[in-house]
Order: sequence, then structure tokens, then C-alpha cells
Amino acid sequence: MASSSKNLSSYTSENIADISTRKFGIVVSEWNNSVTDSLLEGTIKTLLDHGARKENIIRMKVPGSFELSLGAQRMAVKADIDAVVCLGCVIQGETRHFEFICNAVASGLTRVSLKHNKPVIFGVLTTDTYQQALDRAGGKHGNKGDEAAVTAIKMLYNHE
Ligand code: DLZ
Repeated sequence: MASSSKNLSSYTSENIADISTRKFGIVVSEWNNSVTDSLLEGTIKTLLDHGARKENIIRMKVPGSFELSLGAQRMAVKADIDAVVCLGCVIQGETRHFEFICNAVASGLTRVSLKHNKPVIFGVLTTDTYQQALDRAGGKHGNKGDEAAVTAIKMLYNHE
């Protein structure tokens, strides 16, 4: 698996633009909150590290990853929100629930992004085990929340 051999938070911070006037929405799922809280921490820290202002980071909680799409829509519809970062953690269980949630949230977030022409970032861990999720939420494979924040920043400027 590609992600097992590299730190998911590796990126070059060169050429990351000034985001001090930009406003970010973060939608975070409460399901597997021990993981999503770490993703949230990583996202906020990275945005602040790159110059975002605390008052320009708006948070919204949703019950589970399936609800991220509607949460993202409610954020994206606000005229002053420039980008939305969605954070969740779906862990494979014994049923096909995993596939339905992952497919729904991936296509839901894509639709919201295209409809509103705003970056809507897929910061959702989709893992086989709880340990794999922890490894990617501040563990040995970094923090997917950091990566989601950097992706949002890059997408704000890559067309200007
Ligand atoms: C129901 C459910 C299950 C089984 N597993 C997860 C999960 O691993 N991660 C997650 O974010 N949410 C899970 N959910 C909840 C669904 O996302 C959703 O909240 C419910 O199906 C209600 O719509």
C-alpha cells in the first residue's frame, strides 16, 4: 500500500500563499472522535502556522462521516467561506456499511465542491483498522489533518 511507506504529512511549504484574510470552514465527524479530534487539531495548527487567523476558522460538528456532505454544503453556501475542510474516520467493519459511507461522502463532497466552485477537502480516513487510523492522525504516518489544510490552501491559489 502506497501510504504505508511514506509520511502522509510530507509537503513543501514553499510558495504557500498568504492566507491571513481567508476564511476556512472545518466540518468534523463525531464518529471515532478520538481520531477526528487529532485530525482537527492538525488542521487548525497547520492553518494557523501558515498565517490563518483564529477568528477566520469556523468549526462545525456532524454526527458521522455520512453527514459531512450536508455539513460541507452548509459551510460552502456561506459567501465568506473560502474553503471547507471535511474530517472523518471510517473504519472497516463486518458489513458493507463502510463502502456505502465512503462512496457517499466522496461523491457528496465532490458535488458540493463543484456546485459552489470552492475547495472542499476530503480529509476522511478510510482504514481497515483503528490502529491504521491512529497512525494517520498524529501517529507514525503523520496527520491527515495537516495534509487536508495544506491542500485547502493550495487549492485557493492554484487558479489565481
Ligand atoms: C453507522 C456508522 C458506522 C457503522 N461506522 C462509521 C464509521 O466508521 N465512521 C463514521 O464516520 N461514521 C460511521 N457510522 C455513522 C454514519 O456516518 C452516519 O452517521 C449514520 O449512518 C447516520 O446517517
